[in-house]
Amino acid sequence: MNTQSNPGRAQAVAFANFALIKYWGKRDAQLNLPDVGSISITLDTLWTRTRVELDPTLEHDLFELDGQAGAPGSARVVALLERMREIGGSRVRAHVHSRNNFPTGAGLASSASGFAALVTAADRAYGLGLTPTRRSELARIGSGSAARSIFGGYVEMHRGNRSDGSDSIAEPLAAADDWPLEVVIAVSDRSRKSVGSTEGMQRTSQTSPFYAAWVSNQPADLALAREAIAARDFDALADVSEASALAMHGLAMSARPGLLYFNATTMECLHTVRQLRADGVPVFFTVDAGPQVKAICAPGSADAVAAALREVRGVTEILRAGLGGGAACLDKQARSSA
Ligand code: 2P0
Repeated sequence: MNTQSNPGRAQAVAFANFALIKYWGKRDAQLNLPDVGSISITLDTLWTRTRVELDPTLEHDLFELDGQAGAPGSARVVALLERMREIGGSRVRAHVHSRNNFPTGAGLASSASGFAALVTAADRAYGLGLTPTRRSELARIGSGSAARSIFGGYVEMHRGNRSDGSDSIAEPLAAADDWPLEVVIAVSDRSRKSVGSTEGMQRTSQTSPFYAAWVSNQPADLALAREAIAARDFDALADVSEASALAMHGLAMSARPGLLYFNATTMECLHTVRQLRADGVPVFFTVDAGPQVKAICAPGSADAVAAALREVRGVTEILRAGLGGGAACLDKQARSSA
């Protein structure tokens, strides 16, 4: 259903993404401009569905996440809607209902799918007709990683240089079908992380003696990952991705006080993945701002990887995903079953 036939109401879905070359640190905290570019894969099973309904009687935006009003992140949601109203010349507030099918704030990229879905639904509800690139720029204001979830498959987020953020946007590198890697997620703690990414990045950039080295090394890792994806070179992508994840965590650990997102099970899983790879199973790991380990598998190896990770002490749950598409509005039929 389009804007003309149902103005003021829209629902969108967006999928979580995991960075292989990590984003950690901002050059502008207000606009959420990254200090480094990043490269990610968008998944096909971890999603946020968001419904935006304009309501002229509202004095404030209302945000509900998983049935809970005033959820963490409300201020960012309102700031983003304000921005979109400015673009559209509207003053009408909105009800926002959002639902995640996976744990929120546990290092599984819920803010990425969340803000990508919000921008996509609000774009339709306010009748803005924004391009994906423009939605990527706006999603970034909600959460840096959300800029990437506007697109499917393999995605690069650019650091950009402009102070207004117009070049801090994501763009697709390759489609999901071009190289259908699979993802096995070993969950060991579903609770919300104690230090959120925003605060963690700020502490790191302000206190780590190694922050400048992290920033200056990033272009080389981005180039290696770009080349590996273009050549479908799994071993090359594995090497640079593991290096980026470990460098990000080493950097975060070097903040003062140090940030420790790993638990004992995280470490066990990393060794398990390394052992699998040494035994000839094409798999590598990445870890974000939480203890869950994401094992990235070449097509056909995910069953063996899932079986091995399930045996690791402390793993409470295994999630599986393939690579998926970009954020999109849902039609009327999909909305009624959502
Ligand atoms: C990433 N992470 O590239 C990195 C790696 C977590 C570890 O982007 O402050 O929620 O909202 O821009 O995007 C998670 O941080 O942070 C993240 P903000 P965001 O995926």
